Amino acid sequence: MSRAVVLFIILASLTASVIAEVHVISVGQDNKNQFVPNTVNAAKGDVVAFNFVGGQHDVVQASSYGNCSKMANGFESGLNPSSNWYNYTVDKSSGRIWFFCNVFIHCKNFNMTGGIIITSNAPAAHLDDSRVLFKPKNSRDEFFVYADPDMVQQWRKDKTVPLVNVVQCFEIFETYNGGKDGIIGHPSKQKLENAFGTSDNQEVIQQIIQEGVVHNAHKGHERPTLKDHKAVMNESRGRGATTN
Ligand SMILES: [Cu+2]
Repeated sequence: MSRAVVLFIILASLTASVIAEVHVISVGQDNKNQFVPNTVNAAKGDVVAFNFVGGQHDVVQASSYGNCSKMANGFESGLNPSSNWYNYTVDKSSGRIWFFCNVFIHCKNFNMTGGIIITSNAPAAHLDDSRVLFKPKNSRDEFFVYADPDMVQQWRKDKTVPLVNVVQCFEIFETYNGGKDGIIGHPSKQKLENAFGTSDNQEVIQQIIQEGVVHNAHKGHERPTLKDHKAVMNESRGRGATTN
């Protein structure tokens, strides 16, 4: 092989390894019947790596969320793969993939289920601009997630509603300059730590959905009732939410 060809192959493989991401989900963490995290964002070509860390489990593609039934021709890891890993490569460019543990009653009784939200590599295009906004007290920062307003209300009443059905993507956004200039970006880990006490995406998203103000792109801001507002204040332990 000529040097140019070798170089090309190396570059091509490097490029591929840069683009594809690996998302690790631990199966049976803390000896519980659970996937941690139970939802990930992944793009086509990314690998979702299931790491079997404890107990007796498998991972099987589900036909839809929460019904604990196999999808025809879906993926299946087998019981505790001997390497302790099962890798699933995302082969679609949109939609969602559901999975569950098919061992004993882990799915039915322990809700041992999860999902992959397939995102594009390009900056997320949000067809619906509905958001949940969260403004920490005494701060100019404002954070938000894109979410389905109706699902937000459902999730607040029933935390078993999967987050993947609530948010459009597992991304946290920040508006700069109080949102006046319309510039948005992703907050740094440090900023999240300061505002939420954690930089764990899933925990931050839950706080935003729980305590934030829903902006429905179709109906405008919600007007929280006094009761809702009190609940927000209690749960946020003193942090206020904007109510405009
Ligand atoms: Cu299991």
